[in-house]
Amino acid sequence: MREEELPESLSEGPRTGGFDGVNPLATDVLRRNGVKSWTKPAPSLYPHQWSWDSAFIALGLAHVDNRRATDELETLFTGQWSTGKIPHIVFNPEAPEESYFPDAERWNSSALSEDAPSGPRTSGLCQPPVHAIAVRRIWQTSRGKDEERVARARSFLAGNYRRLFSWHRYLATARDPEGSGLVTIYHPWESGTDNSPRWDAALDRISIGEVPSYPRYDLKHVSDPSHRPTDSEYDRFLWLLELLKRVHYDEADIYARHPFLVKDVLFSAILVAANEALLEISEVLEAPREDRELIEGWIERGRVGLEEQWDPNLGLCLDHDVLAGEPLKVRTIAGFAPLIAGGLDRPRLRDLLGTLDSQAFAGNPRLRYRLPPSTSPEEPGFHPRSYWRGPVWPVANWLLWWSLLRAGESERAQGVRRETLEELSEGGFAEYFEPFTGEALGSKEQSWTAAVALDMLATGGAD
Ligand code: 2M8
Repeated sequence: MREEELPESLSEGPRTGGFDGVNPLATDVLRRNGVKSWTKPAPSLYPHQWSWDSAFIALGLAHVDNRRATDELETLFTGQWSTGKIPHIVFNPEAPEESYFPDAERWNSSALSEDAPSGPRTSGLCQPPVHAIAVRRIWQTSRGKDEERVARARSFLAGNYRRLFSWHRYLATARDPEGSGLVTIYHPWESGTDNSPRWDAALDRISIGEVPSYPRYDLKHVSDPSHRPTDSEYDRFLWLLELLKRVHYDEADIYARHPFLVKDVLFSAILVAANEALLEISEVLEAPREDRELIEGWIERGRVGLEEQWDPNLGLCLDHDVLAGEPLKVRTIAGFAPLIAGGLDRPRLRDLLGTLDSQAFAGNPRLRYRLPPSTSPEEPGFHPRSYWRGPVWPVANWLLWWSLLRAGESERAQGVRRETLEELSEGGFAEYFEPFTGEALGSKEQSWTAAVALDMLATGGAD
């Protein structure tokens, strides 16, 4: 598909429910960031295809152009490794030089690992598995449409079910050899919340060796370097990457000697929710009973694992540092993981809603909108402008909104939806927002921000 053909294809508008201006603008952002069969996360800061961005993008596109939504995911899946891993970046061979680092050369995945695909070049890490949730949305939005569209959606489900299944199996096995129900990440980039203070203690323990020199192209694309991770954070990110390369991205070797092994509760919770979506997909496709039993087992184990990470004093769930054998006590939005995983009993739901409403999060009186900052303003590691250290992220609001809906908390969910859409109406489709002023930060045309707005607009109060 040629780029100039895209505008016509983004044609079926969703219901807007009071935010009429948002929908066409959000659609425009996705159109402008569209490249052939996939979408850049941002026009210049992120010129490649990112894994969980694409899943959110497909979720939004499902409401305006179902075919583009399926193309988005199918393009991403071409980067899947033989282990089942969906890499966190599929590199765009046409990206301008000196636009993003680390680039495909630096990862060197296909030369180092025979598990990497031979076609597209990819990174060696992964990101939270939102994909099955997006695939289910594509199926949901085809319902009640013409026969051809339903048939197309069903064949998309059938064509991608095995890929999703092997992706989830990889996470449940290679990334959880302990059978704890929790996913181990090897790098903060895998969490998607890169420089969050969640990782400070685990990163501080690592002694950094010789890191080959590297450029900070990312700083060229933002108005102020304080919005992005610092050089010392980048040194650690790049050092961990060198260590992964030394063991050729081999899972067993990584587990045996890598200095950053952390059970990530947000990642694990998204996997539980994605497994629920996969279960539904497997039912539509009448997949073998053994598959369904396995998926049900992963859901159950995931919820038990999360419950074990509950901290009653903080009223949140905590990540776990595997090597130090201790929880990482930092209050961030990741602590709401059990809400995202779902299936909570009333007392635990009440605890989480209490924390959400408290001054530590959405009840903080200084907030411009009643939306939880990525890190609690009461944390010493909080920074209102620095990336995942404090700003409000619309994509995190989406996770919360959707989880509240699934928990039957529709009034609260409506509040998160309304405040998010108001923030976007005022500040545009930025990557993140200063929590006390609402100032737009980072990339100003972030695809997943536009995509979650489309999903919120179209879905209204229903899951
Ligand atoms: C950010 O991460 C990349 C590295 O993967 C970066 O900072 O260069 C994160 O916000 C991540 O969650 C997101 O997927 C990516 C692209 O939007 O940007």
